[in-house]
Amino acid sequence: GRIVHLADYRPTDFVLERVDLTFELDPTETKVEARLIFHRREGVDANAPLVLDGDDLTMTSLLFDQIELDPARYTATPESLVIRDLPESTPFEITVVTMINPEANTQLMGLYRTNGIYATQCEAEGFRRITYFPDRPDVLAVYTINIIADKAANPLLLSNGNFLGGAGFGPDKHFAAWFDPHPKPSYLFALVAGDLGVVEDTFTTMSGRDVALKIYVEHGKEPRATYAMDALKRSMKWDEDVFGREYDLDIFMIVAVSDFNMGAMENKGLNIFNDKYVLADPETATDQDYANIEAIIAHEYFHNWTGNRITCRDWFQLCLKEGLTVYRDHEFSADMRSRSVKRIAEVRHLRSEQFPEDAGPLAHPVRPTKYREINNFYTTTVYEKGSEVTRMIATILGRDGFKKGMDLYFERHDGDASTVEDFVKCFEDASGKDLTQFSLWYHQAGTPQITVSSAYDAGAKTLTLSLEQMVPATPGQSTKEPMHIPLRFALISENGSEASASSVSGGEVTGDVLHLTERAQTFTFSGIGSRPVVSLNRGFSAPVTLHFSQGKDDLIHIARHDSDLFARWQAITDIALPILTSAAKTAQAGGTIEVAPAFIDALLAVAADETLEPAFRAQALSLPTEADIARELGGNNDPDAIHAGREAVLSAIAKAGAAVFGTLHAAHAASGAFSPDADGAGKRALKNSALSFLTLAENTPALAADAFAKADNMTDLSQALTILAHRFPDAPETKAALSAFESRFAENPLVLDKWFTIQATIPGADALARVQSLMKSPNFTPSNPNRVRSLIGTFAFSNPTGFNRPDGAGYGFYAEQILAIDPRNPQLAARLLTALRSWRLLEPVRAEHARKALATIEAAPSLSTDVRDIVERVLK
Ligand code: BAL
Ligand code: ZN
Repeated sequence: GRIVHLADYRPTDFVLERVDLTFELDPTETKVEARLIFHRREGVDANAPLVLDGDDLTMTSLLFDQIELDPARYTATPESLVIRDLPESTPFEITVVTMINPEANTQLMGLYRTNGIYATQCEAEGFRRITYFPDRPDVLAVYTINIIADKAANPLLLSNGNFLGGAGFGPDKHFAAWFDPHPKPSYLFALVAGDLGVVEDTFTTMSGRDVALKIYVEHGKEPRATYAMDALKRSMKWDEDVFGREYDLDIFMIVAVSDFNMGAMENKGLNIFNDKYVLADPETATDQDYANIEAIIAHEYFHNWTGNRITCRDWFQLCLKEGLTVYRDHEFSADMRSRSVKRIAEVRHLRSEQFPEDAGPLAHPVRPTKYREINNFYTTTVYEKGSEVTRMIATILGRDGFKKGMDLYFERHDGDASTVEDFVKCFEDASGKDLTQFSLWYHQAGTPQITVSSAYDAGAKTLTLSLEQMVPATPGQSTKEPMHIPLRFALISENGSEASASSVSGGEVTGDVLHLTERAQTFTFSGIGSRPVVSLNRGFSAPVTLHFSQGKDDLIHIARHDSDLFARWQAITDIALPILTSAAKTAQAGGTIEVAPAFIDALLAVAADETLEPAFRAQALSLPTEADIARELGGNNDPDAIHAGREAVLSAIAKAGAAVFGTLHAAHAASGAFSPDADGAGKRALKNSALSFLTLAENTPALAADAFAKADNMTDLSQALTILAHRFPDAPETKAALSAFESRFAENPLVLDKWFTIQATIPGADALARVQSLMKSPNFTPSNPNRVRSLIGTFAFSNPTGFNRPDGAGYGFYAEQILAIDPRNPQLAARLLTALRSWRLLEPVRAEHARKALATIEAAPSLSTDVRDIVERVLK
């Protein structure tokens, strides 16, 4: 594939007026007739041909204004249809027939089959695998869809918009017609046909319209869709209350399918979901599953306004809909759950996924300027950093200013295919603020590093805070401009209250936000009566890394007294990280690891503090991960040493805290009726954390085996199984539990995914053989992306010691798997390959093994554009 540049953007030569599609569905020979009406855009050269995109298409007929087109006037290849000698100004109609094979479509892009269901995925460029089309997001049209299919096998025929009607069609077939009155780009097209069960409800919108809500799932799974329905209704209400956004069709449908590359897709009026993010009940779903379902149902629903009503002009603007919609789903979850705990989880995720991306060979701006394969830009940078950028706009403008800007955006751009510049302009116009410097957040890649020092002058009663920002070089961007970084802060006095300055000089401070805008800047706060402790970047107001040489006492003060729970958690992390990195170094050098008792005491005090919510205490106890430690070490990394160091620290905490953990475990062990809400989830998280530490302290599988036997919900059951498998992989208790789990859930693929994941993440060099043997299990279905991710993906992404075996065997195996998956499903293969993006941070022996494995992939005779793009960038 060639490289696409933002700078080359220009509108299409022809304007698409309307689209009528007729599908005659057949598992292997589906006929698609597309009637497209175009006119030449004003000012476009009269000789310009019409160029339509295709991907792997076979055309069987082409009419021009209902008459067969002279072959001299067109060129059709699988990749494009070019038509010449077109009218200068009058509209004309093209009728194209293509034949496609849904059964053979293993890429899961375009129209495909999954468990006997026809389903589509068109974002980003899947529609061109259905018919020839101007397949780009700035081509908006009104669609009418006719679907004809065998009636017995496909009682359900669904597409976007409102149902027009249906009828019998010959002896065995029937048809249905759908009309979507909202102009939309092709990537939002969807079609589903098959035989599914349904959960139904209604929602009355703020203006009193009734909307039919339907969630379609496999027959028998209906009871597991009720939580998703509840989340949907709460999302619809929340978007009205918080953003003033009302739903705009008579019906909103969600279909859950088991083979899906992404989490879900926001097709207009007909969302298609990976069933992992729809199906839940206490017996089969963990608290994390419930939280994910709530967030993703909300995310796809929120796209109706941020993505569908206002879409993207081109794929470089992907963050316009994704970053914004992630921000909206984060805010929704924060309102539904504990805001601080939600924020902690978001930041943990950002640091473990986005920061490494931003620091490695795949780093790119939130708004990139070039791509070779757009599928590879559905990244954590576009999504999660994009969300953080939106959050910073809200921080800079304040709640009211942000709302005014959003209102203006909805009013000004409804029906548009917009750009990031359009979006930012709305906030500038609504607030009068100049966001030129701020916009660098969209354009400069890399996580800003901020070095901070503070000094208190008792005589002058001043506190000076000196900050210096540095944005690291990233691929294609060697030098960076200083950014506008909004840092929430508090000056916490000795008694825990917040001091306020009589005046500030050196830069702009608005309320509790300090605006760092220069490369180096010193703020002086006057009228500070006693030395305060500085709590900086509260709530993680900016996605940066702080290097603040704060003393341990100051950090403990924040951990104890900050009124911002996020800051308290951050302080605990800031104390823990150097302990963990030094433990890793000690382990690497073969020394004895000792852990400062003050740290353990502080941590145990938080764990035992009944005034704090259990979910927060569980977060505090969940120390930085091995990946976090690796990132902090920043090079020459030995995953075995990192693991050994962290284990030693965990052991020390477990031994010192056995009494505390015993109490916590006992207090929360008696579970009442299960409720998936945040409160119940928090209690379970704390209980299971206590169980994990207790098991470590006692070094016997008994407690976890008992918890496994008694568990009455999937969170407790899978946690107990994880503890057994990870701590005692060879114990008879573990073997019995794994086998009981497997047979109990043999009919439930989503739960079997957990069974694979738990085993794929057992630490140590044996992991590879375990994964290879699990691949031979009859339950390992390589055509199912969830299954592949649950075994092969988690092995690479979440088993640092197993994957990074010093002999390189993990990488070699992985390269083979990538090459095997690529011909079938390039998008999945490319995504899995990103697990190797940080290979240069490994110690030299492993790094060389990893490089060789990557080189093997690069040298393979035929690679998809998806994998080629990633492997070349990762090796560069
Ligand atoms: N648009 C792709 C799936 C999502 O972000 O909602
Ligand atoms: Zn999205």
